[in-house]
Amino acid sequence: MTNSVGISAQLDFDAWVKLKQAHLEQVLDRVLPSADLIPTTLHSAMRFSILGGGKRVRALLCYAAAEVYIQDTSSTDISLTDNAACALELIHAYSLVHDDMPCMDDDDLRRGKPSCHKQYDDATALLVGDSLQSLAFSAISQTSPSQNAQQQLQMLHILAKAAGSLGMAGGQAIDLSSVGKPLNQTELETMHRLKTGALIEAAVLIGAASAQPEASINNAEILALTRYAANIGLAFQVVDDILDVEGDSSILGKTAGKDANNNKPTYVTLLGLEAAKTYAKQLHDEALSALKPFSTQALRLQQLADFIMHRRF
Ligand code: GRG
Repeated sequence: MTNSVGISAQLDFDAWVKLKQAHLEQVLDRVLPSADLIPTTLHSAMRFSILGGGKRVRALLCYAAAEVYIQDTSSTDISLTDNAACALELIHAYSLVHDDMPCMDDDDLRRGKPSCHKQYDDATALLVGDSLQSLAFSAISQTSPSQNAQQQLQMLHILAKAAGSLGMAGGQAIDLSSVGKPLNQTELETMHRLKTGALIEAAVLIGAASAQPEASINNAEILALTRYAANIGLAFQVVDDILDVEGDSSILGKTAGKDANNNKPTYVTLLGLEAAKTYAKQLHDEALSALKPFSTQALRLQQLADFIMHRRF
């Protein structure tokens, strides 16, 4: 285990992101079953779907929120935060694998590679999603002498709520049933707060929970982190809609223009391109304003808000 949170306080943002992404890759590699283990096709498809790709935004948010409470981890065990970051990316990868299937968004390209059902087959993709989801909860609940069962239980609850029918899966259900329907801004927002926002919000709250038992984080801080996460989660989606129009498939690593071609309601179709950009900026400003109570402890969360706002992929 590296003491990466302690070292990271001295790094510029790009170096911090690279350090965390590389560290997470090692954690994921260790948590995932080896491709030699039976059933080998399922295990190699799981590894294909999660290793070596993605921005790891949810894991980065988790590490950044933990850093609000752990300033120097050179002497601190951050394995709870590692497990949480890993679990978030496992859930996210499962959602992408299922989302790409013909019964959902039907996409052939993901993270610059064939999507899982294209590389393998539909049944394997279904089982990959199922297995990545189970592995996420296993990662958080695994025991070790230094871990705190109360914190782990709290983290499991946050993740389970965010992934299920009152969170991400529910948002996906609303999305699937809204193709071709004229949604107003409130309806569109409800869908995205669940589909994309719930896991992003969970990333921030789990990160904080992994660093401190709930009882020692005051209510005002939880509310501030929730406000930050809700705004950044929605900004992430508005930017995603803008990139769907302005982005390049080769940089995005997925099919640009997909939403418009599928007649899906987006912030750009609803508000127009310029108003969607103004809205993303408002959400970004609101997210930064929510961090005021934390001053410099929330530097990485501030930088991640900027990263989400200005990303090109
Ligand atoms: C199948 C239960 C179930 C849910 C699927 C999140 C989701 C729900 C579907 C993804 C559809 C989509 C493209 C949504 C737009 C926002 C989004 C989540 C983009 C992908 O996330 P990134 O940009 O991807 O963080 P990387 O590859 O960087 O991890």
